[in-house]
Amino acid sequence: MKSTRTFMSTLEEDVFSGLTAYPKKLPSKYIYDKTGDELFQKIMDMPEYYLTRAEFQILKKHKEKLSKVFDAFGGFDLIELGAGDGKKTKILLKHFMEKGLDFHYTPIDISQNVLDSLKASLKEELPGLQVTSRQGMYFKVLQDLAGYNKRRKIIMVLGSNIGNLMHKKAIDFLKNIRDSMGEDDLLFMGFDQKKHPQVILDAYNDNTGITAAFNKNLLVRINRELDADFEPDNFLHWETYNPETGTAKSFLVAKEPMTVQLKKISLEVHFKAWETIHTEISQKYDDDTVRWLAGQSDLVITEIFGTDDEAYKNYIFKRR
Ligand code: AVI
Repeated sequence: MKSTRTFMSTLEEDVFSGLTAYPKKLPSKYIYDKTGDELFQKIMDMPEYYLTRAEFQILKKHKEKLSKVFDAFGGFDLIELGAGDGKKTKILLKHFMEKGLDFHYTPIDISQNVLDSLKASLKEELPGLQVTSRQGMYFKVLQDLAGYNKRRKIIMVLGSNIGNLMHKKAIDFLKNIRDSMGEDDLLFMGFDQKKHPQVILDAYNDNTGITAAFNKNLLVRINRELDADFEPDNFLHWETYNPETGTAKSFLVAKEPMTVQLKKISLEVHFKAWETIHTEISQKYDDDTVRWLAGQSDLVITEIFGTDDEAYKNYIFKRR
């Protein structure tokens, strides 16, 4: 519904439009407050969530090859979008330092908290590393970086973060990155792959309920920030995976009819029993789909690094 209201924040606006839409939806980016960040850390340690371990293996196995590709012109700037805790990146940083490569690391994240703890841990674990962190939205920071062309840029996006965007938005994201790249710059990105559907469902629907708590954190946050009265226990966390499209979708499903008040945005929302809120997509890929996304964004794939079982792959792209 197009609203004539004025909102104080994009959270207010997005929640209003998502909960007055049919079917109802909420953007997954709002899961990540302090609790959401902590729950995601726990997800990454779960045995079912294979993505983090898979990418860790790839970086460990191919760090030497990656150092040669990245450093082909002698010296580079490594710019990481959505750096998080840097656990995986440190494998590369450590290796590049041991080899005495001339490089500078620029982690970018929306959360200043995340960047502060990353910087502190890098200072302790990798003293001597040249780091300049940048806080902000990727698009804005990338725009600023577009003008910077002193030496080769390697833009890195790990964790299959792109999978949380529908294809159209993923292409916008890739185009934005592409526009900030010079002719010799590279993009290094992780893409989770299509696989046995049960493996994917298990990764997003663990027995311990961590992923359910992560998904329901949207409601907890809305209760706190928009003075709302959602009862998170009245919703089921529900995961689906469509093996044809490769799209995993998370929902919150109302277990009974209810009415929720969101006082801060003067909104009353009615739920019928079994009505859904779509909260997240986690897209799974194959080489053809990644090639198509690259083509749509004026990029080409130059190298592919996969796990032995091909469950996860990292791709290198350059400008077409
Ligand atoms: C951050 N992102 C890539 C995760 C994913 O796999 O889609 C978020 C997540 N959602 C549930 N589990 C993990």
